[in-house]
Amino acid sequence: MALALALGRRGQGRTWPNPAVGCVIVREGRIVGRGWTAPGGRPHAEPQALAQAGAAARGATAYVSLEPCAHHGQTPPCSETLINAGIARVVAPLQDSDPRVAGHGFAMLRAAGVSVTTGVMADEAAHDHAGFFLRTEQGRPFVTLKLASSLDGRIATATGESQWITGPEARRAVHAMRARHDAVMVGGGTARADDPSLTVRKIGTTHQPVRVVVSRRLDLPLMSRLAMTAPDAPLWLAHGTDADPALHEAWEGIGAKLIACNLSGRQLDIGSVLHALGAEGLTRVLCEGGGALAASLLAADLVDELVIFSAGMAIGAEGLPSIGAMGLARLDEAPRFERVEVRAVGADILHRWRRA
Ligand code: AOF
Ligand code: ZN
Repeated sequence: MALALALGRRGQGRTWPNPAVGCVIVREGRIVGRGWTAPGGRPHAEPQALAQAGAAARGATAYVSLEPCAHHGQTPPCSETLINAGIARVVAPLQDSDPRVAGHGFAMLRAAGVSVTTGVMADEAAHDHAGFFLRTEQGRPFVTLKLASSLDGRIATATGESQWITGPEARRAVHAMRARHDAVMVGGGTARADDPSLTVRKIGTTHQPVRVVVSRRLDLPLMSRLAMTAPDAPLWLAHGTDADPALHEAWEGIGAKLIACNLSGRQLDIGSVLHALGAEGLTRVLCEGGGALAASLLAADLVDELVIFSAGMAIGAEGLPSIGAMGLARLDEAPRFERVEVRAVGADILHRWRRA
């Protein structure tokens, strides 16, 4: 199952709106087939592993990182394909959350006499598929918030100097994180200040996640790396219903996809933005700042995982904070996180936290 989960994770960032599933077929203690959900979400993991196994699938055990599907989509149900291949036993951690599948896959297998074991490595699977579960159950994607800052949580000096706080190893790790998410998201302020391209580079992959910029007024520079790279990687702009139609048209002309979202007071409602991204199919979003967007996600309790890179450098209180004002009055209103990892990355420290 650990191998099936690891194979499944290879698809993360490129199978949305489908889950990234892995499958390992074992016959008499030997692995005879491996598969994972293909880019774009199809073919599913199981038929690929079965194709490798061929006749060896007869009487074998299939370890699948999610309940095999039961519905007729563009492909036949994986449960049926497993049955037809003669699989004797299926081991899976969890039920699928898609109502077309939930429980029906296991029932179909059992009805055909296949032995089914569930619950194996369920916590790990729940985390790997958290984005898919959140989207199908709550309509929003999983949100990872990444911050790279000085020891005192600053991302720039008062004059706006921000390159480079963390080292090349940390920056490379960020590119690998981008590749495992469906989309990378920043606020309009960061897009204006840093002129980022938000593409995946330096790690030898051609796959590019969607780039999302959250900008109520669409007041973003048209002469920018984001605009110039529009042909290379999808660019989506989440904007307020009151944005200037001329700007809307200009960005559409560049090839961006425009997504209108509700306002909450004078700001874009961040919950509405995430639900709009979920409706477009995104299951895993990596937010890379800036401070205002980070603060609104945290204040709305919409950060599922925090990944912080801390550099051995102090900038001081005049510097730009990685997390902007959250409007908290009391400590017990502060969102809390549980530490899941601490690791040295080059000269910096990575710490990872999950919602408590
Ligand atoms: C599996 N194995 O590898 C994946 C599954 O649109 P379709 O027809 O491709 O079906 C998508 C649904 O299939 C998706 O919502 C989820 O329930 C399941 N994904 N199932 O057996 C896989 N990716
Ligand atoms: Zn399937």
